[in-house]
Amino acid sequence: MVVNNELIIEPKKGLNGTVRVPGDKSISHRAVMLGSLADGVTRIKGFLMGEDCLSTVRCFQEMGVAAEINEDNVLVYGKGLHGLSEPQDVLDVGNSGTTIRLMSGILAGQSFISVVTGDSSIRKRPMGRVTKPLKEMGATILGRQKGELAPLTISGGSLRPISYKTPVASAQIKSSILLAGLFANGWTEVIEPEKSRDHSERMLRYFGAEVEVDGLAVRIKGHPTLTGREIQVPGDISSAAFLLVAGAIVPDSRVVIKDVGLNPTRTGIIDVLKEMGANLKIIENTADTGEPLGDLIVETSSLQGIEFGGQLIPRLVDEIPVIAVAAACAGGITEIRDAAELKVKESNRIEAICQGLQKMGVDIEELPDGLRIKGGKPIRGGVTLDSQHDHRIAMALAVAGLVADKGITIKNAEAINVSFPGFKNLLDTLAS
Ligand code: SPQ
Repeated sequence: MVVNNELIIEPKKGLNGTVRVPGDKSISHRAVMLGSLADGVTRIKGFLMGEDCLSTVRCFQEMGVAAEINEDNVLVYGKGLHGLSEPQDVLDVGNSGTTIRLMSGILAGQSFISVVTGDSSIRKRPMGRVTKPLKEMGATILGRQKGELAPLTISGGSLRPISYKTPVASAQIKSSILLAGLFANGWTEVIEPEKSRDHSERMLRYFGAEVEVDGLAVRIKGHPTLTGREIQVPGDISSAAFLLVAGAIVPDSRVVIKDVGLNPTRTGIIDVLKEMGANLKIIENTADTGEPLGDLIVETSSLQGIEFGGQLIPRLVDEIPVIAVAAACAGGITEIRDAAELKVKESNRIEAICQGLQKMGVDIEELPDGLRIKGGKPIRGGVTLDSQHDHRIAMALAVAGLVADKGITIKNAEAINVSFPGFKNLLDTLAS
Protein backbone atom coordinates (compact mmCIF):
# COMPACT_ATOMS: atom_id res chain seq x y z
CA MET A 1 0.00 0.00 0.00
CA VAL A 2 1.15 3.54 -0.69
CA VAL A 3 0.64 5.71 2.43
CA ASN A 4 1.31 9.46 2.23
CA ASN A 5 2.88 8.80 -1.17
CA GLU A 6 5.48 6.55 0.47
CA LEU A 7 5.90 2.89 -0.43
CA ILE A 8 7.61 0.62 2.07
CA ILE A 9 9.24 -2.51 0.65
CA GLU A 10 10.55 -5.26 2.89
CA PRO A 11 13.06 -7.86 1.64
CA LYS A 12 11.40 -11.11 0.53
CA LYS A 13 12.47 -14.73 0.96
CA GLY A 14 10.73 -16.02 -2.17
CA LEU A 15 8.16 -15.02 -4.80
CA ASN A 16 5.84 -17.75 -5.98
CA GLY A 17 2.58 -17.91 -7.90
CA THR A 18 0.70 -17.24 -11.11
CA VAL A 19 -0.39 -13.67 -11.83
CA ARG A 20 -1.55 -11.30 -14.55
CA VAL A 21 -0.24 -7.79 -15.07
CA PRO A 22 -2.47 -4.85 -16.12
CA GLY A 23 -3.14 -4.23 -19.81
CA ASP A 24 -0.54 -2.80 -22.17
CA LYS A 25 -0.31 0.98 -21.83
CA SER A 26 0.71 1.70 -25.44
CA ILE A 27 -2.09 -0.45 -26.85
CA SER A 28 -4.71 0.94 -24.43
CA HIS A 29 -3.96 4.54 -25.50
CA ARG A 30 -4.11 3.68 -29.19
CA ALA A 31 -7.36 1.74 -28.81
CA VAL A 32 -9.13 4.80 -27.35
CA MET A 33 -7.71 7.12 -30.00
CA LEU A 34 -8.57 4.95 -33.00
CA GLY A 35 -11.90 3.94 -31.44
CA SER A 36 -12.76 7.66 -31.21
CA LEU A 37 -11.94 8.21 -34.90
CA ALA A 38 -13.76 5.07 -36.07
CA ASP A 39 -17.34 4.61 -37.21
CA GLY A 40 -19.26 2.49 -34.71
CA VAL A 41 -18.40 1.10 -31.31
CA THR A 42 -15.00 -0.15 -30.17
CA ARG A 43 -15.03 -2.58 -27.26
CA ILE A 44 -11.70 -2.64 -25.39
CA LYS A 45 -11.17 -5.53 -23.01
CA GLY A 46 -8.31 -5.60 -20.52
CA PHE A 47 -7.84 -1.82 -20.77
CA LEU A 48 -5.13 -0.40 -18.49
CA MET A 49 -6.97 1.57 -15.81
CA GLY A 50 -3.81 3.55 -15.07
CA GLU A 51 -3.69 7.33 -14.80
CA ASP A 52 -2.06 7.81 -18.23
CA CYS A 53 -4.69 5.90 -20.19
CA LEU A 54 -7.51 7.50 -18.21
CA SER A 55 -6.07 10.88 -19.25
CA THR A 56 -6.46 9.79 -22.88
CA VAL A 57 -10.08 8.78 -22.25
CA ARG A 58 -10.82 12.16 -20.61
CA CYS A 59 -9.20 14.13 -23.46
CA PHE A 60 -11.34 12.39 -26.09
CA GLN A 61 -14.45 12.81 -23.93
CA GLU A 62 -13.66 16.55 -23.96
CA MET A 63 -13.84 16.33 -27.76
CA GLY A 64 -17.32 14.81 -27.72
CA VAL A 65 -16.51 11.08 -27.63
CA ALA A 66 -18.73 8.98 -25.38
CA ALA A 67 -16.79 6.33 -23.46
CA GLU A 68 -18.18 3.95 -20.84
CA ILE A 69 -15.84 2.33 -18.32
CA ASN A 70 -16.79 -0.89 -16.59
CA GLU A 71 -14.04 -2.58 -14.54
CA ASP A 72 -11.28 -3.09 -17.11
CA ASN A 73 -13.54 -2.82 -20.15
CA VAL A 74 -14.09 0.37 -22.11
CA LEU A 75 -16.72 1.02 -24.76
CA VAL A 76 -15.81 3.86 -27.11
CA TYR A 77 -18.58 5.29 -29.28
CA GLY A 78 -16.63 6.46 -32.32
CA LYS A 79 -17.37 9.79 -33.99
CA GLY A 80 -15.84 8.92 -37.37
CA LEU A 81 -12.66 10.41 -38.83
CA HIS A 82 -14.07 13.95 -38.97
CA GLY A 83 -16.43 13.83 -35.97
CA LEU A 84 -14.41 15.26 -33.07
CA SER A 85 -15.61 18.57 -31.68
CA GLU A 86 -13.68 21.56 -30.36
CA PRO A 87 -12.85 21.05 -26.67
CA GLN A 88 -14.24 23.75 -24.39
CA ASP A 89 -11.19 23.77 -22.16
CA VAL A 90 -7.50 22.93 -22.15
CA LEU A 91 -6.82 19.22 -22.79
CA ASP A 92 -4.84 17.89 -19.82
CA VAL A 93 -2.72 14.78 -20.48
CA GLY A 94 -1.44 14.54 -16.88
CA ASN A 95 1.89 12.66 -16.94
CA SER A 96 1.39 10.96 -20.30
CA GLY A 97 3.89 11.59 -23.09
CA THR A 98 2.08 9.12 -25.33
CA THR A 99 -1.19 11.05 -25.00
CA ILE A 100 0.26 14.47 -25.80
CA ARG A 101 2.43 13.33 -28.72
CA LEU A 102 -0.04 10.98 -30.42
CA MET A 103 -3.03 13.21 -29.79
CA SER A 104 -1.14 16.19 -31.28
CA GLY A 105 -1.04 14.25 -34.56
CA ILE A 106 -4.82 13.86 -34.46
CA LEU A 107 -5.36 17.49 -33.38
CA ALA A 108 -3.22 18.66 -36.31
CA GLY A 109 -5.89 17.27 -38.62
CA GLN A 110 -8.86 19.00 -36.93
CA SER A 111 -10.41 22.21 -38.18
CA PHE A 112 -10.64 23.60 -34.64
CA ILE A 113 -8.25 25.05 -32.10
CA SER A 114 -7.07 23.08 -29.12
CA VAL A 115 -4.69 23.75 -26.26
CA VAL A 116 -2.95 20.76 -24.73
CA THR A 117 -0.80 20.54 -21.61
CA GLY A 118 0.17 18.23 -18.76
CA ASP A 119 1.93 18.04 -15.41
CA SER A 120 5.33 19.56 -14.59
CA SER A 121 7.17 16.56 -16.07
CA ILE A 122 5.24 16.77 -19.37
CA ARG A 123 5.92 20.50 -19.57
CA LYS A 124 9.66 19.74 -19.52
CA ARG A 125 9.64 16.96 -22.15
CA PRO A 126 10.61 17.77 -25.77
CA MET A 127 7.64 18.37 -28.08
CA GLY A 128 9.55 19.89 -31.03
CA ARG A 129 10.13 16.32 -32.22
CA VAL A 130 6.40 16.13 -33.09
CA THR A 131 5.51 19.78 -33.65
CA LYS A 132 8.20 20.13 -36.37
CA PRO A 133 6.83 17.43 -38.72
CA LEU A 134 3.22 18.35 -37.93
CA LYS A 135 3.96 21.97 -38.92
CA GLU A 136 5.56 20.68 -42.14
CA MET A 137 2.26 18.94 -42.84
CA GLY A 138 0.46 22.28 -42.57
CA ALA A 139 -0.71 22.56 -38.95
CA THR A 140 -0.17 25.78 -37.02
CA ILE A 141 1.34 24.97 -33.62
CA LEU A 142 2.52 27.35 -30.97
CA GLY A 143 4.23 26.34 -27.78
CA ARG A 144 6.69 27.64 -25.22
CA GLN A 145 10.28 27.92 -26.50
CA LYS A 146 9.30 28.07 -30.19
CA GLY A 147 7.00 25.05 -30.03
CA GLU A 148 9.46 22.91 -28.09
CA LEU A 149 7.50 22.78 -24.84
CA ALA A 150 3.86 22.37 -23.76
CA PRO A 151 1.34 23.92 -23.40
CA LEU A 152 0.81 23.62 -27.15
CA THR A 153 -1.86 25.43 -29.14
CA ILE A 154 -2.78 23.48 -32.24
CA SER A 155 -4.81 24.82 -35.11
CA GLY A 156 -5.18 22.18 -37.75
CA GLY A 157 -7.12 21.29 -40.84
CA SER A 158 -6.47 19.61 -44.13
CA LEU A 159 -2.86 18.41 -44.15
CA ARG A 160 -0.32 17.62 -46.86
CA PRO A 161 1.49 14.29 -46.86
CA ILE A 162 5.22 14.31 -46.10
CA SER A 163 8.09 11.87 -46.08
CA TYR A 164 9.90 12.36 -42.77
CA LYS A 165 13.13 10.92 -41.40
CA THR A 166 12.89 10.87 -37.61
CA PRO A 167 16.05 11.94 -35.73
CA VAL A 168 15.58 9.16 -33.12
CA ALA A 169 13.78 5.82 -33.05
CA SER A 170 10.55 6.83 -31.32
CA ALA A 171 7.13 5.25 -31.62
CA GLN A 172 5.61 8.48 -30.36
CA ILE A 173 7.08 10.57 -33.19
CA LYS A 174 6.24 7.88 -35.78
CA SER A 175 2.69 7.45 -34.48
CA SER A 176 2.02 11.18 -34.26
CA ILE A 177 2.91 11.60 -37.95
CA LEU A 178 0.95 8.48 -39.00
CA LEU A 179 -2.13 9.71 -37.14
CA ALA A 180 -1.80 13.12 -38.81
CA GLY A 181 -1.42 11.18 -42.08
CA LEU A 182 -5.03 10.03 -41.64
CA PHE A 183 -6.01 13.62 -42.46
CA ALA A 184 -3.59 14.18 -45.39
CA ASN A 185 -4.36 13.69 -49.08
CA GLY A 186 -2.15 10.83 -50.28
CA TRP A 187 0.59 8.74 -48.66
CA THR A 188 2.47 9.98 -45.59
CA GLU A 189 5.80 8.28 -44.90
CA VAL A 190 7.95 8.00 -41.76
CA ILE A 191 11.47 6.58 -41.85
CA GLU A 192 13.16 5.68 -38.56
CA PRO A 193 16.86 5.13 -37.78
CA GLU A 194 15.93 1.92 -35.86
CA LYS A 195 12.60 0.17 -35.56
CA SER A 196 10.44 1.36 -32.66
CA ARG A 197 7.32 -0.37 -31.29
CA ASP A 198 4.78 -0.94 -34.06
CA HIS A 199 1.44 -1.01 -32.19
CA SER A 200 0.10 1.96 -34.19
CA GLU A 201 0.79 0.32 -37.55
CA ARG A 202 -0.85 -2.91 -36.43
CA MET A 203 -3.90 -1.22 -34.95
CA LEU A 204 -4.39 1.23 -37.82
CA ARG A 205 -4.54 -1.77 -40.17
CA TYR A 206 -6.89 -3.62 -37.81
CA PHE A 207 -9.30 -0.64 -37.95
CA GLY A 208 -9.14 -0.60 -41.76
CA ALA A 209 -6.42 1.92 -42.73
CA GLU A 210 -4.00 1.16 -45.58
CA VAL A 211 -0.53 0.91 -44.03
CA GLU A 212 2.64 -0.26 -45.79
CA VAL A 213 5.78 -1.31 -43.93
CA ASP A 214 9.01 -1.48 -45.88
CA GLY A 215 12.02 -2.04 -43.59
CA LEU A 216 12.36 1.10 -41.49
CA ALA A 217 9.81 3.02 -43.59
CA VAL A 218 6.09 3.08 -42.76
CA ARG A 219 3.48 4.64 -45.06
CA ILE A 220 -0.19 5.43 -44.47
CA LYS A 221 -2.84 6.48 -47.00
CA GLY A 222 -4.97 9.42 -45.93
CA HIS A 223 -8.75 9.59 -45.41
CA PRO A 224 -9.54 5.91 -44.74
CA THR A 225 -12.79 4.76 -43.20
CA LEU A 226 -11.97 3.34 -39.79
CA THR A 227 -14.40 0.81 -38.35
CA GLY A 228 -14.94 0.19 -34.63
CA ARG A 229 -13.50 -3.15 -33.49
CA GLU A 230 -13.15 -5.45 -30.52
CA ILE A 231 -9.72 -5.28 -28.89
CA GLN A 232 -8.30 -7.62 -26.28
CA VAL A 233 -5.37 -5.78 -24.70
CA PRO A 234 -2.55 -8.15 -23.67
CA GLY A 235 -0.68 -7.73 -20.37
CA ASP A 236 1.99 -5.04 -20.53
CA ILE A 237 5.47 -6.52 -20.96
CA SER A 238 6.91 -3.30 -19.49
CA SER A 239 5.00 -4.08 -16.26
CA ALA A 240 5.81 -7.79 -16.44
CA ALA A 241 9.50 -6.75 -16.60
CA PHE A 242 9.48 -5.82 -12.89
CA LEU A 243 8.20 -9.28 -11.97
CA LEU A 244 10.63 -10.98 -14.35
CA VAL A 245 13.60 -9.30 -12.70
CA ALA A 246 12.13 -9.82 -9.21
CA GLY A 247 11.60 -13.54 -9.92
CA ALA A 248 15.15 -13.87 -11.23
CA ILE A 249 16.90 -12.14 -8.29
CA VAL A 250 14.84 -13.12 -5.22
CA PRO A 251 15.96 -16.55 -3.92
CA ASP A 252 13.55 -19.52 -4.08
CA SER A 253 11.20 -17.90 -6.60
CA ARG A 254 9.05 -19.15 -9.45
CA VAL A 255 6.67 -16.65 -11.04
CA VAL A 256 4.26 -17.30 -13.90
CA ILE A 257 2.83 -14.25 -15.69
CA LYS A 258 -0.14 -15.02 -17.92
CA ASP A 259 -1.07 -13.43 -21.26
CA VAL A 260 1.75 -10.92 -21.69
CA GLY A 261 2.09 -9.03 -24.98
CA LEU A 262 5.02 -10.46 -26.96
CA ASN A 263 5.19 -8.04 -29.86
CA PRO A 264 8.80 -8.47 -31.14
CA THR A 265 9.35 -4.70 -31.02
CA ARG A 266 8.90 -4.92 -27.22
CA THR A 267 10.60 -8.17 -26.20
CA GLY A 268 14.16 -6.86 -25.75
CA ILE A 269 13.83 -7.46 -21.99
CA ILE A 270 13.42 -11.19 -22.61
CA ASP A 271 16.47 -11.29 -24.90
CA VAL A 272 18.60 -9.41 -22.36
CA LEU A 273 17.53 -11.43 -19.32
CA LYS A 274 18.15 -14.67 -21.22
CA GLU A 275 21.58 -13.47 -22.28
CA MET A 276 22.29 -12.64 -18.63
CA GLY A 277 21.47 -16.26 -17.81
CA ALA A 278 17.90 -15.98 -16.48
CA ASN A 279 15.80 -19.13 -16.13
CA LEU A 280 13.05 -17.74 -18.31
CA LYS A 281 10.56 -19.69 -20.43
CA ILE A 282 7.94 -18.47 -22.87
CA ILE A 283 4.75 -20.32 -23.74
CA GLU A 284 3.27 -18.58 -26.77
CA ASN A 285 -0.53 -18.41 -27.09
CA THR A 286 -2.61 -17.54 -30.09
CA ALA A 287 -4.03 -14.08 -30.54
CA ASP A 288 -6.49 -12.82 -33.09
CA THR A 289 -6.33 -9.07 -32.62
CA GLY A 290 -2.99 -8.49 -34.30
CA GLU A 291 -0.73 -8.63 -31.21
CA PRO A 292 1.14 -11.81 -30.17
CA LEU A 293 0.96 -12.87 -26.53
CA GLY A 294 2.07 -15.66 -24.21
CA ASP A 295 2.85 -16.77 -20.66
CA LEU A 296 6.23 -16.08 -19.09
CA ILE A 297 7.79 -18.27 -16.41
CA VAL A 298 10.81 -17.06 -14.46
CA GLU A 299 12.77 -18.79 -11.72
CA THR A 300 15.58 -17.67 -9.45
CA SER A 301 18.67 -17.34 -11.61
CA SER A 302 22.38 -16.79 -11.44
CA LEU A 303 22.85 -13.69 -13.62
CA GLN A 304 25.95 -12.45 -15.43
CA GLY A 305 26.65 -8.93 -16.65
CA ILE A 306 26.47 -8.18 -20.40
CA GLU A 307 27.01 -5.27 -22.81
CA PHE A 308 24.26 -4.02 -25.10
CA GLY A 309 23.04 -1.03 -27.12
CA GLY A 310 22.11 -0.17 -30.72
CA GLN A 311 18.96 -1.66 -32.25
CA LEU A 312 18.06 -3.41 -29.01
CA ILE A 313 17.45 -0.14 -27.14
CA PRO A 314 14.04 0.81 -28.66
CA ARG A 315 12.89 -2.77 -27.92
CA LEU A 316 13.45 -2.31 -24.17
CA VAL A 317 13.76 1.43 -23.62
CA ASP A 318 11.32 1.54 -20.68
CA GLU A 319 12.86 -1.53 -19.02
CA ILE A 320 16.39 -0.12 -18.61
CA PRO A 321 15.91 1.04 -14.99
CA VAL A 322 14.88 -2.45 -13.88
CA ILE A 323 17.58 -4.07 -16.04
CA ALA A 324 20.03 -1.94 -14.01
CA VAL A 325 18.66 -3.67 -10.89
CA ALA A 326 19.20 -7.10 -12.48
CA ALA A 327 22.74 -5.99 -13.36
CA ALA A 328 23.37 -4.95 -9.74
CA CYS A 329 22.60 -8.56 -8.74
CA ALA A 330 24.64 -10.11 -11.57
CA GLY A 331 28.27 -11.17 -11.56
CA GLY A 332 30.62 -8.89 -13.51
CA ILE A 333 29.98 -5.69 -15.43
CA THR A 334 26.92 -4.60 -17.41
CA GLU A 335 27.27 -1.72 -19.86
CA ILE A 336 24.23 -0.15 -21.54
CA ARG A 337 24.92 2.32 -24.41
CA ASP A 338 22.91 4.28 -27.03
CA ALA A 339 20.20 5.04 -24.47
CA ALA A 340 20.40 8.86 -24.25
CA GLU A 341 16.61 8.97 -24.85
CA LEU A 342 16.23 7.92 -21.20
CA LYS A 343 17.17 11.47 -20.22
CA VAL A 344 13.90 12.85 -21.65
CA LYS A 345 11.39 10.45 -20.13
CA GLU A 346 9.19 11.16 -17.07
CA SER A 347 12.49 11.90 -15.29
CA ASN A 348 16.10 11.75 -16.40
CA ARG A 349 16.07 7.99 -15.89
CA ILE A 350 19.86 7.56 -16.22
CA GLU A 351 20.42 10.00 -13.37
CA ALA A 352 17.41 8.86 -11.30
CA ILE A 353 18.27 5.14 -11.27
CA CYS A 354 21.94 5.93 -10.56
CA GLN A 355 21.06 8.13 -7.59
CA GLY A 356 18.64 5.54 -6.18
CA LEU A 357 20.88 2.49 -6.59
CA GLN A 358 24.00 4.33 -5.40
CA LYS A 359 22.17 5.05 -2.14
CA MET A 360 21.63 1.29 -1.85
CA GLY A 361 25.37 0.67 -2.18
CA VAL A 362 25.35 -0.41 -5.84
CA ASP A 363 28.44 0.30 -7.94
CA ILE A 364 26.71 2.13 -10.82
CA GLU A 365 27.87 5.08 -12.91
CA GLU A 366 26.25 7.36 -15.47
CA LEU A 367 27.61 7.29 -19.02
CA PRO A 368 26.72 10.05 -21.52
CA ASP A 369 24.33 7.61 -23.25
CA GLY A 370 23.75 4.89 -20.69
CA LEU A 371 24.92 3.12 -17.57
CA ARG A 372 27.79 1.01 -16.28
CA ILE A 373 27.06 -1.32 -13.38
CA LYS A 374 29.50 -3.54 -11.53
CA GLY A 375 27.29 -6.20 -10.00
CA GLY A 376 27.58 -8.48 -7.04
CA LYS A 377 27.87 -6.03 -4.11
CA PRO A 378 25.31 -6.52 -1.30
CA ILE A 379 22.25 -4.27 -1.71
CA ARG A 380 21.84 -1.97 1.27
CA GLY A 381 18.41 -1.26 2.77
CA GLY A 382 17.36 1.06 5.58
CA VAL A 383 17.28 4.02 3.18
CA THR A 384 14.65 6.43 1.86
CA LEU A 385 14.71 6.85 -1.91
CA ASP A 386 12.99 9.29 -4.27
CA SER A 387 11.08 8.00 -7.31
CA GLN A 388 11.31 11.54 -8.76
CA HIS A 389 7.59 11.09 -9.60
CA ASP A 390 8.56 8.48 -12.22
CA HIS A 391 6.57 5.22 -12.15
CA ARG A 392 9.34 3.12 -13.68
CA ILE A 393 11.98 4.43 -11.24
CA ALA A 394 9.64 3.79 -8.27
CA MET A 395 9.05 0.17 -9.33
CA ALA A 396 12.68 -0.53 -10.28
CA LEU A 397 13.81 0.66 -6.83
CA ALA A 398 11.05 -1.43 -5.22
CA VAL A 399 12.43 -4.53 -6.98
CA ALA A 400 15.91 -3.72 -5.65
CA GLY A 401 14.35 -3.42 -2.18
CA LEU A 402 13.18 -7.05 -2.38
CA VAL A 403 16.82 -8.22 -2.13
CA ALA A 404 18.15 -5.52 0.21
CA ASP A 405 19.38 -6.37 3.72
CA LYS A 406 16.64 -4.19 5.29
CA GLY A 407 13.40 -2.50 4.27
CA ILE A 408 13.39 0.63 2.12
CA THR A 409 11.00 3.57 1.74
CA ILE A 410 10.23 5.06 -1.67
CA LYS A 411 8.96 8.64 -1.76
CA ASN A 412 6.49 9.92 -4.38
CA ALA A 413 5.37 6.36 -5.07
CA GLU A 414 1.87 7.40 -6.22
CA ALA A 415 3.48 7.65 -9.67
CA ILE A 416 3.16 3.85 -9.91
CA ASN A 417 -0.55 4.31 -10.68
CA VAL A 418 0.44 5.79 -14.04
CA SER A 419 1.08 2.31 -15.45
CA PHE A 420 0.74 -0.41 -12.79
CA PRO A 421 -2.11 0.04 -10.33
CA GLY A 422 -1.98 -2.84 -7.83
CA PHE A 423 1.80 -3.32 -8.14
CA LYS A 424 2.43 -3.58 -4.38
CA ASN A 425 -0.52 -5.94 -3.83
CA LEU A 426 0.75 -8.21 -6.57
CA LEU A 427 4.22 -8.36 -4.96
CA ASP A 428 2.60 -9.16 -1.60
CA THR A 429 0.50 -11.93 -3.17
CA LEU A 430 3.61 -13.51 -4.66
CA ALA A 431 5.46 -13.27 -1.34
CA SER A 432 2.71 -14.79 0.81
O1 SPQ B 1 3.79 7.92 -22.38
P1 SPQ B 1 5.14 8.15 -21.78
O2 SPQ B 1 5.04 9.03 -20.58
O3 SPQ B 1 6.14 8.68 -22.77
O4 SPQ B 1 5.63 6.70 -21.27
C1 SPQ B 1 6.81 5.90 -21.43
C2 SPQ B 1 6.85 4.96 -20.17
O5 SPQ B 1 7.88 4.70 -19.57
O6 SPQ B 1 5.77 4.45 -19.86
C3 SPQ B 1 8.11 6.70 -21.58
F1 SPQ B 1 8.39 7.44 -20.63
O7 SPQ B 1 6.68 4.99 -22.52
C4 SPQ B 1 6.77 5.37 -23.92
C5 SPQ B 1 7.99 4.71 -24.54
O8 SPQ B 1 9.17 5.11 -23.90
C6 SPQ B 1 5.52 4.86 -24.58
C7 SPQ B 1 5.61 4.78 -26.07
C8 SPQ B 1 4.39 4.60 -26.87
O9 SPQ B 1 3.36 4.12 -26.36
O10 SPQ B 1 4.44 4.90 -28.08
C9 SPQ B 1 6.83 4.82 -26.72
C10 SPQ B 1 8.11 5.04 -26.04
O11 SPQ B 1 8.50 6.40 -26.17
P2 SPQ B 1 9.31 6.90 -27.46
O12 SPQ B 1 9.59 8.34 -27.20
O13 SPQ B 1 10.55 6.09 -27.51
O14 SPQ B 1 8.46 6.72 -28.61
